[in-house]
Amino acid sequence: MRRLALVAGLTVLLGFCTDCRAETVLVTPSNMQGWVAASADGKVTGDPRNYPAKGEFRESSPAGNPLGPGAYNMQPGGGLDIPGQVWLGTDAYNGVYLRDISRLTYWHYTKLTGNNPPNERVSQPPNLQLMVTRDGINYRYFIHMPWGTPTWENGELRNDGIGPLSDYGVWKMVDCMTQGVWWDPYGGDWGGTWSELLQRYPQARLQTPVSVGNTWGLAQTLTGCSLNFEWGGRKVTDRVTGPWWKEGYWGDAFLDAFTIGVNGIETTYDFDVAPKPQVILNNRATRDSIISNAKDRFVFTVFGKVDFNQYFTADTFTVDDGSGRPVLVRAFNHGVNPFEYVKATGTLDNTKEPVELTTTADRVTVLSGFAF
Ligand SMILES: [Ca+2]
Repeated sequence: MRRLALVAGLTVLLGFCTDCRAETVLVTPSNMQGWVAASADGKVTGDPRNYPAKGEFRESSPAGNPLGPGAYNMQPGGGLDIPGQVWLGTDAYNGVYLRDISRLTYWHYTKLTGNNPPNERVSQPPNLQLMVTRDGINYRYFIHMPWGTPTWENGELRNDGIGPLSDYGVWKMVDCMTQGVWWDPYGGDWGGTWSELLQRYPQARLQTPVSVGNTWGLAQTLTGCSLNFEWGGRKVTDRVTGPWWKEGYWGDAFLDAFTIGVNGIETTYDFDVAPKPQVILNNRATRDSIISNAKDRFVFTVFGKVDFNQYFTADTFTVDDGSGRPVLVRAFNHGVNPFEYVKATGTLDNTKEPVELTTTADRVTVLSGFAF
């Protein structure tokens, strides 16, 4: 393991420290940390009923959430010619140039069903949208579409695809800077990758919209913020996205673990109803039946030596505290080496074998007091 030890040594030498360049902020209904939730009910012209759109913080979410168990749930509901919408946004990055953004990732769990008929799957997960300006006068609005196969006709974007089946019913990370396309609906229906967006708009910076609302074509967002997650069509159809109402119609999705990096300083937002108490477990105890009841209300810390086995990848490893009942830790880009002693805090899924703990790299700590 000489090479791995050398890598660890270099990491110390160069001063990399995930903890000091990254922060996780808990966002709850009683402490929104600047986030704004908004929704607009759907309607059907000629029908007096409202089709309620619901956005709410939930105590728990399906297993596999890196910042579970709580998350933000989005259900745009129905309303055919005026689709419902659910929004969650922040203005904390107002003024930040897009070129200074170094990371834009989030996790979602989008259920398979939704849409119309109900067994037709929704075509996009909750997506990230940015209100920007170059000069404070003219605005652009960029909508990220993680799914579908984009094509271009005369420089105009076409993307009316739907997500791959494997992306539904499971927590998936979206990297908005490397995946999917950004749609620029007010720039001639142009679309492109993040790097193409930067080339086209090198001076673009996030900017608080002119007003609060959801009128298509105006510099408006329903939260009044420049950075938003939104689900549900803002218009019924569009020649770029096709029948836009299908994106979130009767959809049900969870959103969590949004990370934004600005010049390498990363902040991750953890959505929940309240802080969760933390319970330290030895590996054997992760298999106790009481965990089945407790796993939605606590976060758990496991510890031990990182195994060098078939589970060791960039995003997973097993940790063994000597009990012989290793726990599989899932943490995207965890950065730890085999044989290091670590502790990891996250959510536990005791229906898997080995038991799985899902978390983020920030919450995996090398215990430096231990030698290997
Ligand atoms: Ca959460």
